[in-house]
Amino acid sequence: MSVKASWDIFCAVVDNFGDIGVTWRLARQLVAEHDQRVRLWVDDLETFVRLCPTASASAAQQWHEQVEIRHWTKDWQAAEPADVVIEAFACELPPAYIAAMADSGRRILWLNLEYLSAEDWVVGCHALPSMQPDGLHKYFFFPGFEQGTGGLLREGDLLDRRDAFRNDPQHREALLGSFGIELQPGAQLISLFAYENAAIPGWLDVLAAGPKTTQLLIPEGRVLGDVARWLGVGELGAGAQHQRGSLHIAVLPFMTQNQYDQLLWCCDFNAVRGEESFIRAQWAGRPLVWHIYPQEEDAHWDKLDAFFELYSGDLAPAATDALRAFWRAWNDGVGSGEAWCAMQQHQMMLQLHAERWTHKQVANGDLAGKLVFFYTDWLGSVPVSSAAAP
Ligand code: TRH
Repeated sequence: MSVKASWDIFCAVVDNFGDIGVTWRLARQLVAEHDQRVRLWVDDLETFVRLCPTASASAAQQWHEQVEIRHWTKDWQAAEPADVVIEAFACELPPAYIAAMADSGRRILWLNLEYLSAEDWVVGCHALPSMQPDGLHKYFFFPGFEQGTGGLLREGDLLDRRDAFRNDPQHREALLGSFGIELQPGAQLISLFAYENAAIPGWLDVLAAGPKTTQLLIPEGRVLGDVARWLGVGELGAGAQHQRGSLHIAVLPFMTQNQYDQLLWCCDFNAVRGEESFIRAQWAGRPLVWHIYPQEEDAHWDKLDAFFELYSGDLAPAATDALRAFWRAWNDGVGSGEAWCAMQQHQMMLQLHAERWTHKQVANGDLAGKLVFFYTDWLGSVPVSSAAAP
């Protein structure tokens, strides 16, 4: 049984939407499914507003979906620390807040929620303590794809909602219709969310020349420049629609996380990026390609390979090779058109595999549930004498 606790989640927005995307989703789930009290400290409210359009970009304090949102500014104002404190992605907590945790005399669990990786060292590092000089209890918490990790964020009713959405074609029509998009008969639907990507022109060439009608749905973002250059138009914004051969391109506005989930559910194939959209596409249970966030010294290739090994573990060798070739082409920009065409021969198998993978991940539990369990377990196991003394 879980206890009702207060949580402070700290989020420093480094770049893009991944940091706030993960913490906002986690905060909502802790409240809605685990009855926890959550404050989310965000240093960049403008980015938050993109995900939560009803929010204010200037309020010091506001509530959305029963999560208290606090603007985390440089001039830190004293705040009573929560029972569980999460620093997301190794962001640095205000020193005065750490001092207040140590001085509180309460049992406070401090967690560093790490970036997602499928590398094999993750299982060994998940839930390890990090010694603190002031008697505080801090642990590393790693999301992941295997049993011994913290799992992935997934709402309890997500797959039921997904299936209900898919079982009634009117939902798909309504969603796309709300963006002014009409479904082309017999078309395959593909969503595209990526960084600037040299693989785009070669891929669009084969889609335009292909035997099948394709509808490519692109939420506004960094990849639009590549698409605009390929189309030979100056700029692309939400509402733009173009056709080249068999390819229909539509630009959508940046939407809420729930709408974006629905977009992924609509599509036969999803191109995703970063960390959060990558996970959401896995819950969609459809074949995908991952544009991984590029890191210094090409460290991202190890992460990409590690995930691919895990993902393709029980996939037939020919389909594995074809999928690997496309993922590599997508991330190094070379040969995307040929690799896409070769992969089409394995479409059915990749579809079945994507569904199997979703079920396998569901069996691993979910990140919010594992965090709550970790806290409850820790509360029961930490001797009072070793908790931070007043
Ligand atoms: O925005 P990202 O590129 O974020 C990245 C990664 O998280 C990366 O690991 C991190 O190091 C870097 O930021 C700093 O991609 P990601 O992770 O997929 O986050 C996008 C979020 O935006 C996700 O929560 C889904 C959401 N989203 C919407 O809500 N609406 C939309 O229209 C789209 C396209 C995405």
